Amino acid sequence: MLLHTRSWPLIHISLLLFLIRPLHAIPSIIPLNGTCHDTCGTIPLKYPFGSGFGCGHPDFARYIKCTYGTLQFSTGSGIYTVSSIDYSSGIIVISDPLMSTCSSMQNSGSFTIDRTSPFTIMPDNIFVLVGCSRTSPVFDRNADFCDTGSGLNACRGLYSCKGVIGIGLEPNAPISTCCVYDPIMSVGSGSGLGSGLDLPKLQCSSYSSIYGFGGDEGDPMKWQYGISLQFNDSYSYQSNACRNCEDSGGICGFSGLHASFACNCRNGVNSSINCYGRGYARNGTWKDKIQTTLSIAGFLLSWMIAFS
Ligand SMILES: *[C@@H]1O[C@H](CO)[C@@H](O)[C@H](O)[C@H]1NC(C)=O
Ligand SMILES: *[C@@H]1O[C@H](CO)[C@@H](O)[C@H](O)[C@H]1NC(C)=O
Ligand SMILES: *[C@@H]1O[C@H](CO)[C@@H](O)[C@H](O)[C@H]1NC(C)=O
Ligand SMILES: CC(=O)N[C@H]1CO[C@H](CO)[C@@H](O)[C@@H]1O
Repeated sequence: MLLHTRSWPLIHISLLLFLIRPLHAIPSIIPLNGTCHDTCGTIPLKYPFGSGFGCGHPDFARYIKCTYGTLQFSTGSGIYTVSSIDYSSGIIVISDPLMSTCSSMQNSGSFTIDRTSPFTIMPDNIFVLVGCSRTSPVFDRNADFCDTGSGLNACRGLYSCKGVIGIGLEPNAPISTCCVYDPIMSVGSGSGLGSGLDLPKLQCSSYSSIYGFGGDEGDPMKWQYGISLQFNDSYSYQSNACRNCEDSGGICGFSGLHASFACNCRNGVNSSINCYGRGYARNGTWKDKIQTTLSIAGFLLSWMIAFS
């Protein structure tokens, strides 16, 4: 070897880059578990929803994921549980584990939705801010941020719950620290985060969202707590490619760096067209071969670096 010793660090760096690049690219090309599922727990999954990376539509896969039988919805403000999906009306209901309900009140985190996501907050949710500071911007006298009409019944209802002890109030305390609030129109939205509630900015301890009264507006124990979101239904119109994939028993997904269409067949093998003639023939062995080849290549490269 006639290489000057001072050029060795450069060679190390290029070898390292060579090593890191392909390894880093693997997860985006081959999902860890090649199989897409058509249910998550008890929730049926239909396009554009998918059970994980590489399944469903890529714009939905950024937000929706099935983890140990629980369908999760992630935004910049946290991870929420999807409790139902209504495909015909294009509505999902999510629940925030830190949100207050009649039976349990606690300090909540903020709730925001990215402006670019295919999900928007339904206008018929009733957002109730509880345990707000008297100096909160929602009580600005010159702006009517809080519903002071029939909406106040939601405040009265929640403040009658035993759960208010959880945020340091007595049951049936005065509702002057409560505000029924529109997260789409008011302060705390438009903060660059997208729409939602920025609780520190609003100076409130907790919030509750009611998406239905369960047939009894007078009994806050029966109210339906959760946030209903509309999803952009233009994603539901499948391309011919997706329909062809589903007809062959596959699940529509995506693969590759450009998230191009992929049809995921029952045994984890994917195809760019459909599962006819593939679904049961090649059961995943090619993937194992690729992984073995990559591990060997990785091993050889680390060996070269170690001994160079
Ligand atoms: C991977 O797929 C198998 C079935 O093929 C399933 O039982 C398992 O839960 C999946 N794991 C993950 C992390 O999705
Ligand atoms: C729905 O998504 C499509 C792209 O898939 C986009 O062009 C359209 O603007 C979206 N509609 C809404 C209301 O966000
Ligand atoms: C793969 O397919 C063969 C039949 O073609 C079958 O006997 C075998 O059990 C399958 N293996 C797996 C892991 O599904
Ligand atoms: C996720 C995955 O396995 N993607 C592969 C699907 O199949 C095409 C070829 O049909 C491959 O290029 C992808 O890498």
